[in-house]
Amino acid sequence: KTIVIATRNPGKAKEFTKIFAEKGYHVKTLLDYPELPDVEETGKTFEENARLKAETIAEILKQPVLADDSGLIVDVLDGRPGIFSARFAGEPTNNAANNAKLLHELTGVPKEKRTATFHCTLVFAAPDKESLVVEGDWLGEIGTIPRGDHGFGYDPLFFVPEEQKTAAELSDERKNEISHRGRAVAKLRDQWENWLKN
Ligand code: ITT
Ligand code: NA
Repeated sequence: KTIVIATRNPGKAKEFTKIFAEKGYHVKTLLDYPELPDVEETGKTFEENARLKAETIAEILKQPVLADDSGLIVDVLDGRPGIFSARFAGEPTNNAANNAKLLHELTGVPKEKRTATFHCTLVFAAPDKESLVVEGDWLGEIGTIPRGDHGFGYDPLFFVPEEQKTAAELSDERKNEISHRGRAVAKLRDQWENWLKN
């Protein structure tokens, strides 16, 4: 059993590989298909961008494809970087520059105003089918010093109060259990085997 995920983000690829291995699936990503085009993320919402990625690649490969559009919503920044999280500090994605920009924009903002949400929208698309859409959210606070070296992206700055750790200080297993992506996948699992059959 193989599942194709329309991502070129190595951090996401690693998380999905582990999540689906536990279900008995082998994960392939666009890193395994260098010949496929980059899908331009022209949507205005996570769902629009996830649909663009999943539906474009499903159409090309003629098989079911899952895509993830995710990002960090920072309350005091009116929701930025949001759908622009990957390219907050410009293109191509530079995680260190993104984190530095985030810290810079939050200079002087006190702890109680540093609340943020990681959001993940997953779209599962297949030729001639209505796509399946699920979402997951994860609440936290933006720290003042990066901590931890697991995960990817903004994880070293995303402090999870319940764990008293940043996302990058959590084990990969623990992050997958409680993250925005883990929660979205849990919802998908309730529905996708039925969806694939119909
Ligand atoms: P693909 O489109 O190829 O999947 P991408 O990185 O461009 O890769 P998105 O457009 O969905 O994907 O942007 C997601 C960005 O949000 C990602 O690059 C990180 O900066 C951030 N992000 C999402 N989930 C995260 C997580 O679990 N931990 C840390 N940062 C995350
Ligand atoms: Na992207």
